[in-house]
This record gives sequence, C-alpha cells and structure tokens, in this order.
Amino acid sequence: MEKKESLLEGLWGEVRELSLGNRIQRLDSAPSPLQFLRDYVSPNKPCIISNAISHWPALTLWPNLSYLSSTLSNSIVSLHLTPDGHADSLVPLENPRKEETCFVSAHMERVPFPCALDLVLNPERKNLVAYLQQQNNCFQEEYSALASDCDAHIPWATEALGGCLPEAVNLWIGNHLSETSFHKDHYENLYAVVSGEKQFLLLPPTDVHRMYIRDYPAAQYSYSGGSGEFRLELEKPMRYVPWCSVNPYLPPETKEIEMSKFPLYFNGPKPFHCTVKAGEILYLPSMWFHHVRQSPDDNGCTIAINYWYDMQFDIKYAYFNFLQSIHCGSRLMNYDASKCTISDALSVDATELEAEEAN
Ligand SMILES: O=C(O)CCC(=O)C(=O)O
Repeated sequence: MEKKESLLEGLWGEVRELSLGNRIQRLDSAPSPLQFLRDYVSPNKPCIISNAISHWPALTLWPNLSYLSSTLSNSIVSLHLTPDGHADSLVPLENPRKEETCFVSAHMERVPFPCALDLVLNPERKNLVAYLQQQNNCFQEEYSALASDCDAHIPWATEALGGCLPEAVNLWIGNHLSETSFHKDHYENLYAVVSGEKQFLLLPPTDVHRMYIRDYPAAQYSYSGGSGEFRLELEKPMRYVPWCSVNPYLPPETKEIEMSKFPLYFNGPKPFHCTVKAGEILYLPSMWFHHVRQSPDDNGCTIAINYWYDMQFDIKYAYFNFLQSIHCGSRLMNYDASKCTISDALSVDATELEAEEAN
C-alpha cells in the first residue's frame, strides 16, 4: 500500500521535473501552429499567451458596459443564480439522510441582457450572485450581436488541433463572488480574458488521485423572485455526479478537518497558480483539473470568452483512464475519507465498500 502511494508521489514529481517545471510558461506573441502543437498540445502542457488578441475590438469595446447593454438590448441570455457564487459545487445537505453532501447546479433563467448585467453588477440588491454563462456555445447563439468584436476561432490553435472549428465558444461575465470549483473537461480550452482578471489553480491529469473524485447526489438551486430565497432540491430520480471533493480555499473554521480529509492534495505539490489578465489567453489542456476565481475591472465585472476544441482520444487519454481506475475508492458514494489514511484511500477496494454500503 505504501508502495502505491510512493509510486504516485514519484509520478507527480517526475512529470514536474521532466515536463512541466514549476510555473506555467508565458509566450509574448501567438505561437505558430507547429510550435503550439509541438511544445504545448502534444505534451499536454499549459501556457499563457500575450498579444495574440490585441486586434480584437472587444478589448476596448466590452469594458464599456453601456456598449454591451445597447448592442445586446434585444438579446435573451442564460443567467446562473446562486446564493453565494458557488455553482457546480459541493454543498452540505440541510437534512442529511444517507449522503451528507450534494453536487448543486445553479438556478438558471433566461433574461434580457441589460437586466442580467444589472444583477451581475449589484449582488447586494437582491442578495444573490449572478453569473452570465452557459457552456453550450452561448457566444455564437445568445451573443451573436457581438460576433464581429472578436475572432470566431483562434486560427493557430485551429490549425494545430486538426483544422476543425471549436465545438463551442462560451462567454463568461461574472463578479468577484463567482467561483468555479475544481473539475476537468474533455476539451482543449483556449481561454481569453477580455476585461478584469481570472485566477486559475491547475493540476495535471497525473494528479487525479489528489482530487478525491467521488459520486455525489445531484441537486439544483431553485430561486423564488417573490420571497428572494433559494431552495436546494435533490434531483428526482436521484442521479449521481462524479466530482472533485477538494476545496482549495478553506475557511479557517473547517481548515484543519478538510486538510486531514484530503492529505494527498494538501500535503502534495502545490497546484500551478496563474493569473490571466485582460488581453491574454490561457491554453488549458484537456483533462487538466482547474479551479477558477476572478477579480473584476473598475466596472465591477470580469469578461472572458473561451474556445473549446475537441480533444484527441489518444494514448494519453487511455493512460489517464488507467491511472484513474487504480483509485477505485474515490468514486464511491458515502465514503468517509476522514476515517482513513492516505494508504487506505489509495488501496480501498470497491467491492468492500459496496458491501459495507449494502449493510
Ligand atoms: O471561468 C470560469 O468560471 C470557469 C471556466 C471553466 O471552467 C472552463 O473554461 O472550463
């Protein structure tokens, strides 16, 4: 058991030593497609690129919020509402029965853009946190009036990634309270910040065991405009979502207990931390775990647009799945990590836990 743990620690170290180094590389201009493919996509390695979108009118137009409101005055957009800015995240259940924590999605409403922006900018007015986002190609559908302000794709990335246009282009407009919890996506992500700043914590796919991915019951916030209250409702029929258990920014009151529950994360190598500023692009490779926070510009919001390209389901993907499958215990429900050691966490047998659950 200890052997398995030290083998994994060896893997995390070797990946950093041989490939990733200790910080995210920065490029001063757009790479050629060949350089991007050879130095970043093939080795599955992030980078931040400056001066690649300087020609976008969006950089000067979008921070002027009255431009956005007038251009989008007739657009109906998807708005995500939560009580605290944490959507797609883990929340304790108010009446715990079997599971104590659920995976909660935001209350979603389709709203005229000017009203939606007003809610993003004034969280205190209705005591809610609004995040304009929808990961379904929303930029090209809901925000088509802004299409000429930026490129429809990132040309050098499109060429490097096989020539197909992005599968989805998404717009994100949020305030300082919106936070996206640790997760990974099966896409190559080119994430461009237009206004404000985004702070990313990044961990490579080789660190999957440090995320303690478990199955959580899915729940939904529902918001009533009348009472101004949120209700948290478990989905019916029950559905389970595998999600990362680690919250990297712990409030002092739970810090000690959370750190002891997730030692592989808190005692292992620090995640890569990077700030992506207005005018910069982060290349976030497929399957990398990421946690995102934001600092607004002087207008009170952060604006970003990301391009999701299909990933190659190649040998790296197969290796990753194999690695993930070694840690079978982390995918089970009701598995109380606080009661086990690091070695237990790595060696726990799925059938044992299932049997325990059945009893
Ligand atoms: O900007 C955010 O809040 C989240 C971005 C993200 O998770 C993604 O692009 O995959």
